[in-house]
Amino acid sequence: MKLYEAPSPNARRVHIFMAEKGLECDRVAVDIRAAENLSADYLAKNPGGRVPMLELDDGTCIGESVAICRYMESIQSEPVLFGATGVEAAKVEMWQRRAELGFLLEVAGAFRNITGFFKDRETCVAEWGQVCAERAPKMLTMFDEQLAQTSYLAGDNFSIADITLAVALDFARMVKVVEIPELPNIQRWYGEVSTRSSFSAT
Ligand SMILES: N[C@@H](CCC(=O)N[C@@H](CS)C(=O)NCC(=O)O)C(=O)O
Repeated sequence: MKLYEAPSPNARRVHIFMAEKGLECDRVAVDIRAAENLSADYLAKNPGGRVPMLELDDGTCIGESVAICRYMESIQSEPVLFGATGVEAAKVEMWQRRAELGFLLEVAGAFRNITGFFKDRETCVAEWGQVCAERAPKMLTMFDEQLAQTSYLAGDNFSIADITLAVALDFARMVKVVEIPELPNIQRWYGEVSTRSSFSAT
């Protein structure tokens, strides 16, 4: 299998997930600055037009980071990162979606609209970026309150939800368009998850 990727938070989510599982695959670099992800060849494989994308040996193409991670979980079940029971899986899904939709996408919206990074392919509205930048940190209070009660975002076990939130925080700190408040429980949790060996996977 081949992972089409670029240096980006979403590819990093897959790298960390695969490292947790001890999985490796071939890599294909996609130059997203040069819009290779919007070429006819790439879009034929992945009409979503984004990275990462996983191409299986039989030609099946899987876009969307979390869908790729679900496939990885199906070929290597341990360690379980999507929840071991029905209730755990539901909690992982809930927190993963909150981390992704409520925080990662807001940070990405702030970054894309404020900096105009992809202005060659989309309309950037700085005011909208500012709205995203103001909304993103508000979500962190909810995560901090959850982490006051649980070791990891979805409960007692490390999961894809932790990967999404930690990667989004790193991305937010790197691009500097969102102010990240220091919250004690997030700080404790981040110190633990970010020192896992999987987090140095590239
Ligand atoms: N929901 C998608 C988002 C993927 C995404 O937004 N990828 C960005 C890099 S992090 C990208 O391909 N950007 C290129 C572009 O927008 O043209 C996922 O989870 O994989």
